[in-house]
Amino acid sequence: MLDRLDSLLEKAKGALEDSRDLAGLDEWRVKYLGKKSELTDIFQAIGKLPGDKRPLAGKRANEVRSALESAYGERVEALKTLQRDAILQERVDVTLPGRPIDAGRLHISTQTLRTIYDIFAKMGFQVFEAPEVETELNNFELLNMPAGHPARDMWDTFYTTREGVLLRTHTSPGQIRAMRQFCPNPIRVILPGKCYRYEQVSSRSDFMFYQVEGLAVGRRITLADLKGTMIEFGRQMFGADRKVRFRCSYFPFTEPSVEVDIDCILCGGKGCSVCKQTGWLEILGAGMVHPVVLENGGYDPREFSGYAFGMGPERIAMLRHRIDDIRYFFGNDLRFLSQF
Ligand code: FA5
Repeated sequence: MLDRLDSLLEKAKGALEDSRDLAGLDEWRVKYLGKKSELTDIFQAIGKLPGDKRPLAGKRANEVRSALESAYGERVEALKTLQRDAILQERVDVTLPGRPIDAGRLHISTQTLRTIYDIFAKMGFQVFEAPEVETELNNFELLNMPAGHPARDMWDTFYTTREGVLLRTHTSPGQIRAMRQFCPNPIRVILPGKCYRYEQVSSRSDFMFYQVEGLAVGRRITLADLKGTMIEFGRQMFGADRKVRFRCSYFPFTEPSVEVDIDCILCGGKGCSVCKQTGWLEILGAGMVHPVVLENGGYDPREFSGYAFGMGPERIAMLRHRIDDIRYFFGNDLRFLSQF
């Protein structure tokens, strides 16, 4: 019986090697492992052997069956791989160049922010991060806008359900945080981040946008320092020939306050639809830090002075790239985003 099993194993393995396709393999399986196979006959014959011969023959028969089953499994896998490779070789031209992977790119706002960081880094400004969810105290009160101050209406605000907590309407509350952290040392920081306004969305105004705030505090800082810094920024951002103009303005946290314009990059100051025939384009608000704000930040206004400015990177990008609607920025349309 044992000899019969050994010769069956050898014969079946040889036949398996000779099977060249999956149909042939199936025939092999029926012949050597099926219900009517020689192996099934042997198992039946073992039952009729004398009791002392049965265990050894049974054990060997089980071993042969497992060996055949695993050899069959391996051969199936090997044949499938061979078949797949043959199909691939026939249908795929492996010498063709691959399709390029679209690696994505930086968002236009991020690109503009980085350009702004680079310009101010060269002038010694560090980036200072402040939170988007702010207290009413930092966003208004400590910026010289106590409750009921009419200037609060300049910023339509998203309030949270928590009393006194809101989404910052501008990056200016970061001024208070920076001053309280660095006081009594001099400061030269820019504060970038998202701001939120409960505003009518239009081609120039979104309800969420970025701002970059700037703050310099020290001894003997004057409006001339602000002017020089803004002129340098305007020229580096928009071109060396740009004219930069200061206009009187009003912000509760700066005194005096100004708005900074550049001559229109489209018409060069002659007047066109982009600059609404004025020849000038507004790029940011700025001013000398109000003594009350300096004091709220921990600085003695008799000893320290400072300037601050705040700009919108989306509006700057709109000017630089002639984008006519701010809603494209966060509309997630790849046809727009992939141009930059
Ligand atoms: C401010 O928010 C002041 N905090 C700026 C400032 C800082 C003045 C420090 C003085 C000293 P304003 O509301 O003008 O000011 O906004 C500043 C800039 O943010 C604007 O020039 C504009 O570029 C951008 N901005 C304002 N509102 C929107 C909006 N809804 N969508 C897109 N950009 C906006």
